Amino acid sequence: RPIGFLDSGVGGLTVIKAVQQQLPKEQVIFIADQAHLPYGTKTPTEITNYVRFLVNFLEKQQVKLIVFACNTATAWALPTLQAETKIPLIGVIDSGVQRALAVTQTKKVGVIATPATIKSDVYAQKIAQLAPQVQTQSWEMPHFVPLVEENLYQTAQAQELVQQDLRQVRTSEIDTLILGCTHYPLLRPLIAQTLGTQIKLVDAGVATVQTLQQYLLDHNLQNSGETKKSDLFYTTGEQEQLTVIAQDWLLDPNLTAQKVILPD
Ligand code: DGN
Repeated sequence: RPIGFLDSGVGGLTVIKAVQQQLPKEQVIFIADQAHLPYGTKTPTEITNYVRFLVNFLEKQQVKLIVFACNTATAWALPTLQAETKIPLIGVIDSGVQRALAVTQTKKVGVIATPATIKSDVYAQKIAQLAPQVQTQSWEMPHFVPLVEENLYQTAQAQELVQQDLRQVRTSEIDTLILGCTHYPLLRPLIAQTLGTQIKLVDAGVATVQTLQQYLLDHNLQNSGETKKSDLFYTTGEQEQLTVIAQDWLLDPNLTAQKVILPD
């Protein structure tokens, strides 16, 4: 059976890229809720309702589990939907936290994420629970998701905005920065260029793929024998919006996203 992935938009592709590399036998079914993008400025109730639709859609595709490839959805909707859903739901925040704690040497960790994720304070709270001696600083990056979604993430405009918005991060004392939004790895070259080598970047989505690998193994859910079926890509927005970036990011010129019609 396939593995389901969901996000508000193209950010989920950064997690799927790691799945295609590390778990090449697993079939992926991805749904991006681009009709409701961005989640980062929505209320917890709105986010939970949008994500419930995505979970139901993926359950109908007979997925064996669902990865919330979205920090905002993980922060606000995961526990509620876990209580409502029979198949396992895996978020991205725990893995990002664990990886950051393994990487930091100065015990000063930073998080950049959407306004909604920062407001939830989930990263800082989880870090404080697991490692009370570690200090966390958090910053909202409201411009990053639109830059990526509008396919401007490789432009001079993106470079300028990233430099501007990361000024406080650059002059802070952190040695480790969690990319707490799955869209941000598309901006990673610009983020790394701005911050230099002193600050290590942790990709919460990629860290989650290792957790997923272990989970499949522990629960005997991995696809070992049968040949893999093609990955499927759906969006609640316009087909082109997902197709263009997905072809580019996943290096698959034949990939075509399909539109899902939302109920009234
Ligand atoms: N990619 C999502 C995340 O990881 O939080 C959020 C994108 C958004 O809708 N703002």
